[in-house]
Amino acid sequence: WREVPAHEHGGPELTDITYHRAVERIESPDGELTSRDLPTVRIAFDRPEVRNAFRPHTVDELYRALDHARLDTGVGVILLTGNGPSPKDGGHSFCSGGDQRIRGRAGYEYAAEEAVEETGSVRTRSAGRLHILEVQRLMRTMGKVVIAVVNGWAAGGGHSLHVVADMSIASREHARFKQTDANVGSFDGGYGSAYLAKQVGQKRAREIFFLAEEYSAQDAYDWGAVNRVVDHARIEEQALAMAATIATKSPQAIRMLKFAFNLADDGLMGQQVFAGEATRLAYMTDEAAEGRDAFLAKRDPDWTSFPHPQ
Ligand code: S0N
Repeated sequence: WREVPAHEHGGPELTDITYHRAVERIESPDGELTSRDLPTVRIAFDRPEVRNAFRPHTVDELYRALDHARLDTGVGVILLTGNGPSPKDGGHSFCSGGDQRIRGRAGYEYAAEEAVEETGSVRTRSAGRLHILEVQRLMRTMGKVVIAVVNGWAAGGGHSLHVVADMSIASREHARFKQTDANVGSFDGGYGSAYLAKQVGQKRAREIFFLAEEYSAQDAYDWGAVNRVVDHARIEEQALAMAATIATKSPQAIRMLKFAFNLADDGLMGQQVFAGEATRLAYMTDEAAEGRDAFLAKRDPDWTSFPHPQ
């Protein structure tokens, strides 16, 4: 891995997450070592002392890193995970959702010091934002594969991020799942619950939310909520191998497939995203070029050389 530096992702130094690009070391016949970027990035929550709970600043950084990966045409797969274990007690975590210590009455508000540090102005009286939902939408609508590498606790809003990811790979020993939203008075009424029900079925999804019991990586696998359960020591290696396999496929096919999988569940928004891609592909044809060229030349378009498909 190589750290993606601030000048590359275009923001200030990251404090709450880490952002790395996979690299391949290449040794030339004369022993010279070089490296080249691979099409996989690793974005990790970096607050292990609070089980990788996210505060607003964490979500801002996560959004920026994800968006940077989205825009980088050399990147095809994003691994989302959590750093750790906790220096306090050795606990492993993927993400434990919203940081409950700074949740205001109107959502997650910036604490005074955070706001000053970030914007130079105090925003403690903001209306609050649940902008983790913006991250969910970005994960859902980017034409790249997001793999949740569930290395430890996935709880509350962290559980929902794993649900939204295209695929999940879980640590046999340390992954633990618990949907705690209703314990703390929050409810992800979007993908976190409704899309979960598509994955595990209505009865099971209601149980996961209503009872908020802990379940294991094997349970998640048995219920169809994760793709693979692997030894903890090999989870990142296995995730990288999945990413490498995806990288052998046509980027356009993967993108279209992701949008096709999303389409029905995402309603008109899903149709819009899928249709947008269809339009982009159509723009690449000579037929579409004829329409554009005719307009620019102020003449009628000549469609005679383009067939009417059966
Ligand atoms: C993850 C759990 C089950 C792990 O238990 P374990 O291993 O026994 O560890 P603990 O001793 O409990 O935790 C270790 C230290 O970490 C702190 N900590 C853990 N989680 C959080 C957290 N989310 N916020 C702040 N601190 C956290 C502990 O306090 C402890 O600290 P010390 O050592 O100082 O005592 C267990 O920790 C757990 O249940 N955590 C809470 C999980 C939770 O309820 N998360 C919030 C759920 N809600 C959301 O995430 C909302 C998401 C959201 O933004 C949203 C999205 C859509 C719609 C609405 C919303 C909305 O905001 O409402």
